[in-house]
Amino acid sequence: MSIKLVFRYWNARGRVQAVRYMLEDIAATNKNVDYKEEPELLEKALESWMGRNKADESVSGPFHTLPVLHWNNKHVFAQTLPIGLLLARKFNLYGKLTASIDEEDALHAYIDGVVSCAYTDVITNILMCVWNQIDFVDDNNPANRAAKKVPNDLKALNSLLKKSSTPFFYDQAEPTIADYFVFEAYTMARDYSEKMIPSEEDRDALVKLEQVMSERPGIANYLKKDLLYKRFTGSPKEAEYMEKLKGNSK
Ligand SMILES: N[C@@H](CCC(=O)N[C@@H](CS)C(=O)NCC(=O)O)C(=O)O
Repeated sequence: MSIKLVFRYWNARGRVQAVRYMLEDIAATNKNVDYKEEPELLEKALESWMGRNKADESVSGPFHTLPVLHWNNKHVFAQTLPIGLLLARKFNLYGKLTASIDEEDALHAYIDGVVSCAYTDVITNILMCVWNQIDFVDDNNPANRAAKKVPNDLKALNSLLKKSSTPFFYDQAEPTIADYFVFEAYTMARDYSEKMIPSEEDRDALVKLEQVMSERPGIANYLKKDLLYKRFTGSPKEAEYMEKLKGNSK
């Protein structure tokens, strides 16, 4: 049975890039999936989103926010994590039982833990840091505390990944949703600022994960076509802030 998927989010990396990577790979490896993205343009937010789409639940779903995933013109699923988890359940991105994790609920809970850490503790914190324009200098700025938390969480993810006998979490031969989220959490932190990532000896497994994930069919094609948005957030001050950060690090 064919499945038609339309994903809607801002034309920025934002909170959803891991889900975008999952969708790209799903479309590349499942012939019955017809997937496209319909971005909501930040440049036209006032007229398109605020003026029309936000109020229309057939577009913006029950919460009137983005992202949403339109499924077969029948369902409008909302919220980043539930969309990712639904895709993982439907398209076998929850891994296989192993000698050490031999119960499905346990495997899901382990994988969900990694996803939650990557999304809630790393990705969401990075977005807050960009919106708050933290300077990485002033220790009295409360937002700088979030900036210190991100490398620690990435270090914990690195040491967990190192325990795996494969490049993916929990001895999996193929990537699970956890690997997509950590791939994005690590590369997003790195692309934002060197100060957001752990030191070299504490990121070796993440570097390896990046290499392997970048070669996934859908992701390789996406990156080759240069589709990754440079912009992290919808903040109108982001470009100026990123320039200033570059100056601070010289
Ligand atoms: N908890 C939701 C948050 C969704 C959310 O806040 N989306 C923002 C963009 S990142 C949005 O839609 N803002 C526009 C609006 O609220 O009108 C998730 O994880 O997806």
